Amino acid sequence: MLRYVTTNSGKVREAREYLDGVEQLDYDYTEVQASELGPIAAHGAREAYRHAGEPVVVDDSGLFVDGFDGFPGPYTAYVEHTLGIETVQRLAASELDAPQRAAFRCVLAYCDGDAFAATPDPVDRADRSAAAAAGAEDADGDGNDPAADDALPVKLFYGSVRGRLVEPRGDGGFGYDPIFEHDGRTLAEMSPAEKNAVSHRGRALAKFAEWFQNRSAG
Ligand code: ITT
Ligand code: NA
Repeated sequence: MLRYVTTNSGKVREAREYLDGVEQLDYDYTEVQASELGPIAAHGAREAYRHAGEPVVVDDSGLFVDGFDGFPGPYTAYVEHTLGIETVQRLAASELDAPQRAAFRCVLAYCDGDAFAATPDPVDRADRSAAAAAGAEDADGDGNDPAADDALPVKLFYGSVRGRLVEPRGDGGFGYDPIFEHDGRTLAEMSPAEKNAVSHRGRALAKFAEWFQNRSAG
């Protein structure tokens, strides 16, 4: 049984479109302090796997505002709970020239206690730049040293979507969706399927699901 480790049921709803029978594991893993999402997700996946004893996937996501040097990034959830999304949007509008460009990024970290092939999978250029943006330098791109990787390997999958911050519109989705506009519509104005087709999480899930299904079949 694959467990999607998150306290956020909105993430799980989106994951179900890609992963048959995935179950939410409502487990609040330790979020290590890091400037990028990859090491946070990898650390969380190891901890969640040790806790659950079953295959786990951890989803760490964040909003990176170009004009704020990537802030709030790893602090996106904290900033949502403290300032709120409308304040984030107003701050961006008052401090930055239009359009207030930003990216949403998602890193999925999978751990099942097994080792993966030592050679990293071939990655396309978009993957490589997403991996670099997520702070990946070592073989599996999780920001940990190789000895730790050998002990409990984690495989990472990246997705990102570009857009701009706008006054809130729409009532779908969750989190920052009402203020994140992509291609003329906010993520909250899209149906779940439309959001998945363009979103950071949908892109990461598509890559993970393809790999996971081949792995299960092989
Ligand atoms: P878990 O850590 O338990 O998974 P969380 O919601 O705290 O739940 P993160 O730590 O990854 O998740 O924080 C992500 C932040 O980004 C949080 O404020 C979310 O609401 C927001 N977020 C993540 N995915 C999003 C999406 O698809 N659309 C809008 N906001 C999103
Ligand atoms: Na979190």
